Amino acid sequence: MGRYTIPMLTRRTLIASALAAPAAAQVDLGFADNGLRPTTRGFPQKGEMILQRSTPPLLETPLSVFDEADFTPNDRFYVRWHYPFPLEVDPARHRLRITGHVTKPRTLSLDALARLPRVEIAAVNQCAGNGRGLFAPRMAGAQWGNGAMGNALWEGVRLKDVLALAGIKPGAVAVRASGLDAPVVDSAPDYAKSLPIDHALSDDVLIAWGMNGQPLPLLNGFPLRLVVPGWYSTYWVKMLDQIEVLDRPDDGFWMAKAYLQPANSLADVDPASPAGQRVPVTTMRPRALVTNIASGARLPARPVTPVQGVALGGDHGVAMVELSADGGTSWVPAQLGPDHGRYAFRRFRGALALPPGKHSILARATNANGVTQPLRQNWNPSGYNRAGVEAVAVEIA
Ligand SMILES: Nc1nc2c(c(=O)[nH]1)N[C@H]1C(S)=C(S)[C@@H](COP(=O)(O)O)O[C@H]1N2
Ligand SMILES: [Mo]
Repeated sequence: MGRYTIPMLTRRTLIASALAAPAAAQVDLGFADNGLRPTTRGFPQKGEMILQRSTPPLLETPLSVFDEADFTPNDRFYVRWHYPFPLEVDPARHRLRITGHVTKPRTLSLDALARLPRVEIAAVNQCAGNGRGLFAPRMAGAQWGNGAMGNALWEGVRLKDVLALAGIKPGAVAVRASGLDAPVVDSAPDYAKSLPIDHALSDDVLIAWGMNGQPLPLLNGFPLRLVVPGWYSTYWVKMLDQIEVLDRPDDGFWMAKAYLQPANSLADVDPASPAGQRVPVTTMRPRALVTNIASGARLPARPVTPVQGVALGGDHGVAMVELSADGGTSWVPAQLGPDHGRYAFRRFRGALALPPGKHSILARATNANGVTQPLRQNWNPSGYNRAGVEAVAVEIA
């Protein structure tokens, strides 16, 4: 696995300087999307990113990046950490431990993992809080626009093949994963997330080392991360070093107290009423986002205005994307781009006849399971699962 070895000194130097720099030094007053959100080029292996927070980093992808290619380049892929993480990782010494309700606990090197059958899968990684900053009424938490997501080709091995090496005992109910990052205070709970056993054993869940043909960038979880296609990225544990098979449900903080949504599939409640019963966030919803026009743009009058963007189907493929300029009374189908599989971005392209004046462009995705985006935006107190149609305001001059 020599090609996953990285120049340690360079990496350490870059990261140390990037993370030690005061936040202000990393802000170079670029702009992104429709607002004056500060951007930064100060993070290792990353190009220009919207800076939400420096330590631990929250970096957002500008929407215009999605306009350029089906796969999000690694150096523009968003970043989200809850806790500090090692600034360098030696892949030769990294070990993945499989413990808990198994017959043979295992400690695996990257080389041992690489001997299992290799799998590639294209999938969208999206933060459960993507778009949180756009909700009204607002809520606390990272004020993401819609760039806390990206599409990549992930390469690795199946979690189920790794679990088979350790031998799951009868009665297993969940598989818990955690990584090398750790809370600053000992009393805070380590970041750990669990999948129900049936999902952990499904074919599409990977332990990945590759992202778009390259090793994972450090900030995206080098040297190993979980990939859980169709599920929100809270489960895609980075810098993975520990897998524990549980014989009882995970009652740890990050499963029982955090990342909970109202117990309906749209995660939708009235802001004025109590949230009611809550369940862990799991699967993503279909979404379409216009990427060639920033909301608030002024455009020259043309016979037809081209509209293009990216769609995801959630846990099923994208079946259809439609456009409207009359508030959703009438819709015209957009043309879909290449299909990279059910979990990947599907780009779309269409056109609307927009006379001079102000307009609101709507793009709506429907997935292969027949789920369509609602026109009204769903809402919940944590700002998860944003799934309604997004409106793009334009003025035709
Ligand atoms: N070890 C570890 N893995 C983690 C997290 C974390 O804080 N620590 N955050 C999760 C969350 S909430 C998100 S949104 C994704 C972000 O993935 P990315 O930084 O590669 O874009 O990582 C997930 N995996
Ligand atoms: Mo997240």
